[in-house]
Amino acid sequence: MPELKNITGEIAKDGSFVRQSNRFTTPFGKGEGKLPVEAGRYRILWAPVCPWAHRSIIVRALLGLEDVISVGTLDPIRPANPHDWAFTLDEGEVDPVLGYHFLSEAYKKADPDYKGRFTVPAVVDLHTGGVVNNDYFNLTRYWETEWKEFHKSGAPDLYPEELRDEIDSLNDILFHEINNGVYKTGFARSQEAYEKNFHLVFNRLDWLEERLSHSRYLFGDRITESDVRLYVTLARFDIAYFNGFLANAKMLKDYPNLWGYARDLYQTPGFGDTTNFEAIKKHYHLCAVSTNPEKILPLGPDLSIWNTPHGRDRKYS
Ligand SMILES: N[C@@H](CCC(=O)N[C@@H](CS)C(=O)NCC(=O)O)C(=O)O
Repeated sequence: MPELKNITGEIAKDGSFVRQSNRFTTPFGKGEGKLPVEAGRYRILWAPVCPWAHRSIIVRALLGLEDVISVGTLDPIRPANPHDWAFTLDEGEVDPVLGYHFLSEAYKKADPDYKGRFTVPAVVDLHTGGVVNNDYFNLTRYWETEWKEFHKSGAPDLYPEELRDEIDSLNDILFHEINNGVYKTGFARSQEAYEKNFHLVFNRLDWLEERLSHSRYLFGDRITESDVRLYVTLARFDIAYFNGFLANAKMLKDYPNLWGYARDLYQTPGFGDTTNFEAIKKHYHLCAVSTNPEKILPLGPDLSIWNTPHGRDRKYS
């Protein structure tokens, strides 16, 4: 996530946080002007703390693309230069494929004049060593639609044709009111902007709570792209956003349906096994929030409850 000192250019006059746009947005696909789809050609750089990166890693796992697109992992604690991310390695080591210490090296390789924040996820073309795509909003959709020929057999269709319009509409809502809603709450620089976004988040959680009383997942009994997008924010809610972003009307575990739903997904391969709570906790509390000058790492909340029975595999009417 961005750190407060890095986002001064992204605060509007009324104190609202307005996220920078992505610099590398060339789509994957066939034909001119697209990034060719080729096994072994790309490496996705992610930090397990980051919800935007986490969703592309979950989809990669659900579709069985692990041997097709490799992964480089960045550390939860940002290096001394606050604009960078360092690879999770022992001292003196470099990323074994790219030979880099820092994420910025991949951005600078692609554009020596790059002026934005160095963000994850970032997809690097191994032919050049430079970032070719950091379009977190669309990356999962490329994995789902353009990389189909490499999906494992029996991979779920996370973006089925007949639901695409509905999924797109829900994803927009989830982006503005949930995924980015918590950031707009936490990064608000005025009471008014904070309160507006706080209500946006909790009104939408109430709506989702109701929706999930009728079906196991957001679109019936199948997991879709929208579930991945909602999950990444729910997984960080009680451990990071409740305290760190003052999104504290309720905790996730106070919503019976949302909490059961989140545990159901967590216990599904691809979700829980890519969720690193310790990294999330460290990053948000030690790097991201400005309210913890002594850098105290909280002991709670109890994470073992994520493995308790969820009861979501029942009949819905
Ligand atoms: N690329 C997007 C979203 C991705 C994003 O914000 N990633 C965060 C991690 S959750 C990041 O890498 N932040 C680094 C920074 O702000 O310096 C953006 O520019 O806002």
